[in-house]
Amino acid sequence: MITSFEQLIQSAKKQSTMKLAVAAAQDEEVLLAVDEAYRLGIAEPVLVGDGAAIRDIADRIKMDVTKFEIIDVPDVREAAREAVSLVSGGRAQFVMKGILGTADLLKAVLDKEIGLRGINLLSHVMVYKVPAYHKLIFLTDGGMNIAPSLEEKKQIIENAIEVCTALGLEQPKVAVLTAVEKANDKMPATMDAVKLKEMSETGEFGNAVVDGPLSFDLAFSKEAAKHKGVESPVAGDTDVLLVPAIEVGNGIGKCMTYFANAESAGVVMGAKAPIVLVSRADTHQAKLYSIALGSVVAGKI
Ligand code: COD
Repeated sequence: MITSFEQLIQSAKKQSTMKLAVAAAQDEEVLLAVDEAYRLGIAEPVLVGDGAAIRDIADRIKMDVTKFEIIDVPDVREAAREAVSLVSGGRAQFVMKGILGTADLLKAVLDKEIGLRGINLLSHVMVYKVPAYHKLIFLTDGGMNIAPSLEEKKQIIENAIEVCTALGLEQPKVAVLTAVEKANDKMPATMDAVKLKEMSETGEFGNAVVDGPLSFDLAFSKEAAKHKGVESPVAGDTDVLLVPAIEVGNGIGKCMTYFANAESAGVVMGAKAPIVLVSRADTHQAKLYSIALGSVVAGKI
């Protein structure tokens, strides 16, 4: 079972090197990350984007990009479509967001002609390692689905479980995040939590255990659960945190990064191939972790 990003990198290094289509690669941190991924044998990048800008940046940071295939597509939306087409056409195994908006890449991924959509809902999973917690945290969905329905939440959980399984977790524990631990029909997220827990009890999530409603303190602190008299197999030992809406997930994720010294990686699941979805503000180290995550998941799909 992978419990750190160092182990994730080692795991990615052990499997065969996969081709990574990078959409809008004209960015220093993106180039540093893909160069490192290449050096470690984690991915072989194809750089799609503004060829002149890619070469200028590479010259400035003294990086040899002649070893990489560069496909010159200066417009970022067109670059996203080209990168996605490389994967849907079988020339690359996974795709990565470079220096463009998340929605622009996701629109290309969802495109009916060239996209990577299968029958499943696509959703975003962030993986965090924070010093204050004893294992990796899988946060979903703070990046793609804006206000998921109950059925969509079910699929978002399934996608997160798939990432956990790829990283070797045998029984992922899923907390359905709410503001309170009791069902309250004025708070729809708590009603969904009850239904998701019932689904878990009837075996709909396989080995995974889904519990809720659980507030953040209960999800991550056994003491808080004890104090509030809540008995839960998930409380204090959460792997996956399912959030009710994109703003919640995005906010928690940013708190992890800015206030909790988190290391992180992110991927979109549910498509025919993983989509490495990094934040433009991420360092090349965080981007490298995301590439490793995408590579390990791609190797298991
Ligand atoms: N999974 C599968 N299919 C989907 C999904 C999904 N998550 N979302 C939309 N679709 C399908 C629809 O069924 C439809 O067939 C087609 O895609 C278009 O649907 P729309 O019109 O709702 O899609 P868009 O293009 O307007 O929006 C899709 C986005 C993913 C771009 C949108 O949901 C979005 O902007 N999400 C937030 C992305 C973001 O900005 N994240 C940044 C936070 S860090």
